Amino acid sequence: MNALLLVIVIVLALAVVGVGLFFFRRQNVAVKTPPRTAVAAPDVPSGALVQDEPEVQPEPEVEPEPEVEPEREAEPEPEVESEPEPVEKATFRDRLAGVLGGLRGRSIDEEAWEELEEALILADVGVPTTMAILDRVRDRAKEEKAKDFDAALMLLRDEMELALGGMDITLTIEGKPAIWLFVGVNGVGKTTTIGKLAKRETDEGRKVVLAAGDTFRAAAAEQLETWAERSDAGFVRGAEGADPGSVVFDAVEHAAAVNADLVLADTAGRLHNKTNLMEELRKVRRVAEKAQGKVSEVLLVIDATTGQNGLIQAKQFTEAVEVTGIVLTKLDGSAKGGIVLAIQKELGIPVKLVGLGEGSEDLVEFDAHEFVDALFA
Ligand SMILES: Nc1nc2c(ncn2[C@@H]2O[C@H](COP(=O)(O)OP(=O)(O)O)[C@@H](O)[C@H]2O)c(=O)[nH]1
Ligand SMILES: [Mg+2]
Repeated sequence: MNALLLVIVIVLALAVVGVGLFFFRRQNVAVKTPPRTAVAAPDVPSGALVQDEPEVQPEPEVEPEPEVEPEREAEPEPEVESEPEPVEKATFRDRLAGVLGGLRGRSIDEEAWEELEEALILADVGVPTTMAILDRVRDRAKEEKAKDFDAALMLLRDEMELALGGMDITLTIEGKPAIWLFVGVNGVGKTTTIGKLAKRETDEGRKVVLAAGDTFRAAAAEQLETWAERSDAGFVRGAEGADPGSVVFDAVEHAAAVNADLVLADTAGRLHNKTNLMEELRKVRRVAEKAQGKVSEVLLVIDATTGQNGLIQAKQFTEAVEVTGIVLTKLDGSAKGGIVLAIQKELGIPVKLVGLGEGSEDLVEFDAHEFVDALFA
């Protein structure tokens, strides 16, 4: 019996020690676990032990990880915001055809001079301007003892820059609001130019109002309205067929009321009735200034691809209204860049802006050096 009792006692004692050891180990593990909990917790299969683990509840603390993730997800956002970056400002070098670049490396002889003359005329420099400028270049080539044709071409570059460079291309903002009136025949790019300028001027912090003075077609006003929305500019239109003068007048009054700096006024390049377009433009100009503003620029828009025809239009417009500057559009890809020389020399009016494409960044100030450089590229 004694032996039996002894065995029972030993077995019980062993059981107690075993259970004690088991719980002691378990607790140690539980205390150590926290750092590893996030990883280890799912591996613990026993339901009973999970009760001990409330202490382990630092688990939620480990959640910062998921919190980090949303941040990572958010990262692409700034990238999305900076997306407009790819829209780069157009440059002459990128967009112009280098129509005079092929004449390099020639010896200086009569044939080379003739080819150069032809190239200038093809580039729309115009006969009188080509003759005048080549006379100067040939004289200088003789005086300066030009060794080869490349040296003569350098002189031509110089003469071209001289002919183009001296003019003031500033766009004046005078009056509150200042009014810039855009004139030119249909399809040359008046509305598009106004849209590009609206973007440029609002980006520079000016408050701009667009006046839909082309009342010939309703679509013309809608086209302008789209540009106004893109640049956050104000917009004033009239009904189709409304008097353009009164639309511009209303726009100027509105601009004054909202303290805007600048009104960009569109006009039609043709008319319904027999009213003379030039007479109409004179009237728009007069009426615009009856409101509280000043017409500080009248910009004649010319399509470079129309070549010498553009020059004829320009003469008609400048006889009717006092043009303060030319906007030459569609020079992108055109081999007719020479028209700039013809316009400035024959009309004496500065080319202030150049259109190099249809997008809002495709309007640049005229820069004689960059322009000539691109022609020789
Ligand atoms: N490639 C090119 N197209 C232009 C340029 N300026 C305007 N255009 C396009 O010429 C067309 C007529 O322009 P629009 O502004 O409506 O002429 P508007 O009748 O004088 O107002 C449109 O398709 C314009 O996108 C330019 O600088 N380059
Ligand atoms: Mg238009």
